[in-house]
Amino acid sequence: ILTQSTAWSAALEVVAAQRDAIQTLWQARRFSEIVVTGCGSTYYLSQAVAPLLQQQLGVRARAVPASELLFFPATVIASDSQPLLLAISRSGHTTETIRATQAFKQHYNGPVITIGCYPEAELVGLSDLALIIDEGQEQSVVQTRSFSAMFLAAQAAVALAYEAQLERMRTLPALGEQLLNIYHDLAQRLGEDKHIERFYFLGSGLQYGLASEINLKMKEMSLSVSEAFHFMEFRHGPMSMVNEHTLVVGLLSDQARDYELAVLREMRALGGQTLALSEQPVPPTEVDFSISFNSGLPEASRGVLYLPLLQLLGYYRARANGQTPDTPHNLSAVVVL
Ligand code: F1P
Repeated sequence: ILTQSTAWSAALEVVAAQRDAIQTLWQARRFSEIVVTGCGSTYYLSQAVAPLLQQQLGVRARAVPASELLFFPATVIASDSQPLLLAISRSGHTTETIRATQAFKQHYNGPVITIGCYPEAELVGLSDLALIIDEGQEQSVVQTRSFSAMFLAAQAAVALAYEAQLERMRTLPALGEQLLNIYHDLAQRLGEDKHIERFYFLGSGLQYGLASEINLKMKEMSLSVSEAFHFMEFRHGPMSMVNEHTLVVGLLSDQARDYELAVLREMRALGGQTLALSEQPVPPTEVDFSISFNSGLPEASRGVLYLPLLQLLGYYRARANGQTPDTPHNLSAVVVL
């Protein structure tokens, strides 16, 4: 978690090195929709990338677990569609993702892009374009460094549709390190606070997939009661779970920031503790704790900054529980069918 900024620099290099191929793909537009797929963490990565693709490229994009694409393709892709598949897998060996990609090629014959961390993986051989970040490899079963590196590669590839932004993203590795220096203690303190028994991660728009991934970190590393919701959805039922043993973490957006802050105020009034992460500082009167990025980058390029400190939150909760966060209960690095 602490060294992931080196993987971020590598991810930006990988994308810059394939700039021409990526730009040609976007410009030629030989697809009418994009399907983004993966399993577990890389499914949540798909959920974070699909809205970004749709918003920035103006093409329909949807995230589905690889198993849904494999077993129920007609529920995912319309018969008259010309789809592009973005298949994401850290290992490149997960059976569902490989078989879904093989079936996609056979039935739809569309282009396939892969994002992963292992160049020799089977999935790479199935793709027309592969963004492989070796530096994202990690010993841990739980994806942290790999996740943020693959996510950043996806963001940078999308930014190539807007040439100038990729260069601006080169400030992100240093910014990530700075944030870890400033807020590491806060993440540790909250992670170790046994007064907190439930965690809720709220994010909307570009942030929902990230909230879901951070929720998975908390669950798989520390086996805590933890859930992710679209921000405003939290008020439609789930907030009944909020009490003085709850931490509500908000990954604030730009567009709906005022509404999202109002949700956090409401949860605080119900007794929960609140933590906000956002680009602009949040006044201390609004929430219990806040983390601000001050990156100067547009929302579509800075999402990776939400990740390291919230990964640390799960890490410290696991350690406080006496668990080993690298090798969670019942999990293995590659799941086979
Ligand atoms: C995805 C996966 C996740 C799981 C764990 C290990 O693998 O199996 O489902 O939560 O983090 O990785 P991959 O296809 O991205 O290699």
